[in-house]
Parts: sequence; structure tokens; C-alpha cells
Amino acid sequence: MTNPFGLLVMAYGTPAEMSEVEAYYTHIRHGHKPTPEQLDDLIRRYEAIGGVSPLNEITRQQAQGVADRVNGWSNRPCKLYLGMKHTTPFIEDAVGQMANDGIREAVTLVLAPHYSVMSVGEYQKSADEAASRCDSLQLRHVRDWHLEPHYLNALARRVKAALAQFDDPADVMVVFTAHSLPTRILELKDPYPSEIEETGDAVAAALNLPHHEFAWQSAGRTRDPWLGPDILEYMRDLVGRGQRNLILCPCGFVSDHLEVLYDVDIEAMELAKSLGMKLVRTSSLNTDDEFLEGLASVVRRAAEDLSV
Ligand code: FEC
Repeated sequence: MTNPFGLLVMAYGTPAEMSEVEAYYTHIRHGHKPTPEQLDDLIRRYEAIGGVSPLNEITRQQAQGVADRVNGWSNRPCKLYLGMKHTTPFIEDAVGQMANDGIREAVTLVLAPHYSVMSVGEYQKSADEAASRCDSLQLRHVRDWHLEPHYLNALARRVKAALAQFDDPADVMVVFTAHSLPTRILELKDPYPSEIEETGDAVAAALNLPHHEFAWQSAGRTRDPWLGPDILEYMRDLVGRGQRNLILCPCGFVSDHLEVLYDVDIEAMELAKSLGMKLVRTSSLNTDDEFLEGLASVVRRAAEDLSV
């Protein structure tokens, strides 16, 4: 049988239990402990969504779904490894495990569609650094997949389902959102903002949407200036422009997790109520069959570039 290639699926990660929140937050902050107030605020947000986030379990199912599809189609099997940015199993450990298992070539895929040096770039850097400590392990990174047709179609289906919840779909604004990043990425000519626009524009074109715009969400609690408008500020502005019907499509995320379940479903929904808006969030992609097919085809294409 042909040697398997490694498939390293990388994702953000979330604490497995509440006692791990401080270590997780410290890791996100590059080793700096949060203040007690910052920690309490994060714990409060996890408690508001019912305790720990579903992210790890969804990530695990997504990764397995991609690997099963790749193995279903291809005559060269893949062996799946999961590497998290901020929790166990860490990316570095997954890469070390691949090398121990005798894997010589691997495709890496980040479960985030849009490339930024501050997001996907950091995952890839961690994997590269770990691979450089191993003997002859070659990594083939998938850089981005924000225009992958199955992903776009799965989003379009969700926007269409959300539009059906309004009496007059022509009188609804669709706002595409992604995680904000510090504005210094603009000086680096980072592709992140334009890739998000390309995703939203492609979905809007597929559905012939009369109105669509972009906003940012979930900005970090740091002193840096972050990309705006933030979704809450955007909603106030939209009402000022006379529009009270809004669909929010968090196209920068692929799972249910804190940034969707709290920042949109609790915080933005409360604001919508107080502003007299009707706000509908599109459902998360999670284990959508078409979406996972799309990711599997991205992996299969990348695997074609491997040497054997
Ligand atoms: O459900 C969960 O428990 C995890 C949800 C989660 C996802 C996620 C995705 C992204 N982040 C990105 C960038 C940043 C930057 C900072 C930052 C901070 C946090 C904090 C939490 C958190 N992020 Fe996150 N992010 C998630 C969770 N993120 C919790 C810390 C508290 C807070 O600010 O709310 C700022 C770091 C710093 O302080 O220096 C930057 C980006 C993504 C989307 C791409 C990806 O998934 O990798 C970009 C999910």
C-alpha cells in the first residue's frame, strides 16, 4: 500500500474545562497573565454560553470529516493529526508526533478561510518551526480557501435560509463579519480584509443580494487600534440610516464558539432588541457535508503537489 501523507488540521482551540481558562488566556496573550478583571470577564462570557465552548468537539468532527472524505477518494491515504493554536494538542506536539510516526510529507490546513499573517500565518509558523526540528518532514501549507466553491455555496444556502425569515427579503441588509485584527496589519499589506470582501462579494453575487456590507467583530481587549467598524457600532449606524432588518453572516468563522455564541447571539442580539432591529444570524458551518467536501477537495489538490 502507498505510504500515507500527513494531514495536519489546525484550529484555535478552547479550554476543555473552566479551570483551564486562565492558562488558555495567558497563552493567547503570548505568556502574559490576564488581570483578575480580564479573567473574570472571560469566565463570565463562557458561563453565559453555558460553560465550556463546543469548539474542540466541532473541530475534531470537522477534521475527521475532512480526513474520511480525502481517504474515500484518493488512492494515497492520509493520516490525520490535530494541532491547536492555544490548547492541547498543540501544533508543535502534533508535528512532533507526525515525525515520530515516520510521516515524511504532510498537507496543513487551518480551519479559518482567510489568510492573515496574524492568524493563519501564525499557525503555519508554529508548524514550520516544529518541522524544522524534525528530520526531513516536508509541509505543504494550504494558504487560504476563502473562494472555495463549496464553502461559498454553504454560506449562500445559509444566507438564503435567513432571508426567508423576513417578510420582504429585498429590504434586508446582509453584513459579512470576521474577527477583527489590529490595524497594523494594513501597513503590512495583509490580504485579510480584501479576502473577506471577496468572500462576501461572491456570496452576494451568487444570491443577487440587493444590499450587503462588511463589519468586524470580537476585537481583542488590548490598547491597539483594531479594524472597524465593530459590529455593535455598525448596527447603531445602520439604524441611523433607517435600516432595521439585518442578517449577520460570520463568514470568517466555521464553527459555533464563544465569538459567535456570545458576541453575536448574546451581545449583538441584545443591542438589536434595544434598537428595535430584527437580527438573524446565519447558522455556523460546523459539520455541513458540502462544506467538508470543499475542505477535502482543497486538501486533495494540495496533496497532488507532494513529491510521491
Ligand atoms: O470558543 C472558544 O473558546 C474560542 C473562540 C475563539 C476563536 C477565535 C478566533 C480568532 N481569534 C483571532 C485573533 C485574536 C487576537 C486576540 C484574540 C483574543 C482572544 C481571546 C479569546 C479568543 N480570542 Fe481570538 N478567538 C477565540 C477566542 N483573538 C477568548 C482573549 C479574550 C478576548 O479578547 O476576548 C488578541 C490577543 C492579545 O490579547 O494579544 C489577535 C482570529 C481568529 C479567527 C481565525 C482563527 O480561528 O484562527 C484572527 C474561534
